[in-house]
Amino acid sequence: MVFKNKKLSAACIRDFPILKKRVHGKRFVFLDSAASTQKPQAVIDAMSACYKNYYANVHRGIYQFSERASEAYEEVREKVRSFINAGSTREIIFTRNATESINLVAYSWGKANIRKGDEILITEMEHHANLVPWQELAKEHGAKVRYVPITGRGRLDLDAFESMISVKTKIVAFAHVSNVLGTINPAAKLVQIARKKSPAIVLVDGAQSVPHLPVDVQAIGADFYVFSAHKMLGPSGVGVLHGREEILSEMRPFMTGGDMISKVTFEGAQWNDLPWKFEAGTPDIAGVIGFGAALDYLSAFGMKTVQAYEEKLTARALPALLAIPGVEVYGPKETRDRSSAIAFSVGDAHPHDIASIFDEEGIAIRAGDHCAQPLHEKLGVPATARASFYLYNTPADIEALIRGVYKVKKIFRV
Ligand code: C6P
Repeated sequence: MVFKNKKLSAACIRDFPILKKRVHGKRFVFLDSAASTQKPQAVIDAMSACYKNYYANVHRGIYQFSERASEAYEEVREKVRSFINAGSTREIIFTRNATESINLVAYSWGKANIRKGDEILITEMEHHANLVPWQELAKEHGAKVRYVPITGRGRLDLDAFESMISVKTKIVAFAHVSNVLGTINPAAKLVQIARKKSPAIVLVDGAQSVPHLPVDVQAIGADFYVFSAHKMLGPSGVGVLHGREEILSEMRPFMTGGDMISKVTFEGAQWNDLPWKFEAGTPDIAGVIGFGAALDYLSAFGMKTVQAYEEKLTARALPALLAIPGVEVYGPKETRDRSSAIAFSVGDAHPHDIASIFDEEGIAIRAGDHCAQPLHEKLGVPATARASFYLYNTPADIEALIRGVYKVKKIFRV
């Protein structure tokens, strides 16, 4: 039984200082990791050690600390490459977050390649980060955004996906895992279909997948794959764009300035090599180094173990929620191909009231549209409550979730 995994349960107790806090006099139960995760001591220590012992700007100084900071920063690029099995560190670009990574592709590749009449195919389950940049690009260039529907069971309609792709499709972009429904989409299969039927580039939004399951970008075969460090134990302010080298080489920089050039004259500039061509200005140096510690932490368990552990938690929470009269769960009702983000409602109780009642019990959940308003429109509700788990959650946290729901039911007489 994975709950007996000593390493994992010890980690829960030992490694995350914030989880020892009390809220309103109660044990702090954190069930909002899909929004952003808590940080282990190792990440806090790595960032603090950087600032205390060797902080300096990277790629610039010819002195010891700058060289050491540059080395530490570039070592993390290799850790990211290995974590997602990319072919080369030239394909790993550090950005601020997944949102910026998607905007980079929309601005750089999109503006150069999208023409009137082209189609951009995304899905109804997208986060605004993988929706608004494409709407803006389409508006500016006279292209059209089309949305692959979801089924009544909260899965992507694969037949519709296939039938909506044509030679007109120039960009296909989809979430590997939905932040609301928890649905895990068959990324490699979708890429294959897109390749067979269109000349489109394919971007996968991995914000909710890389933190929770093993991801092999070469096996998936997309052109771009994006994610954020803060959703996988790392600090906020660091994101990743993985891109295929052939495409990145052809693309113009998204932002220009220091560090992304090889030569500048009064007449113009030449671009730096990959990946630095896309990293203008001073990056979040200590943040990237902290992210490296987060990758080490996750790698020590292995992503298969992390995924299996979360599946156990979901397998407890999902049927327990579904069994409560008056509770509606959005997204797949079975744990197969499903992540641990569970959006739900309790009768007519407003999700903000649900979250406030949970907060009184020391439990943090998210309430609102989770930056997916069109998806909520499709679901027929303006907002939902959402619980999401990570490797530091325990069966006791699931029990707290269920107790919280019963308290809401009692107050609202559901
Ligand atoms: N979802 C949530 O509570 P950033 O903010 O750039 O790190 O991540 C954006 C993003 C992109 N795609 C998906 C599928 C996401 O879930 C998110 C972030 C958080 O669901 C914050 S809105």
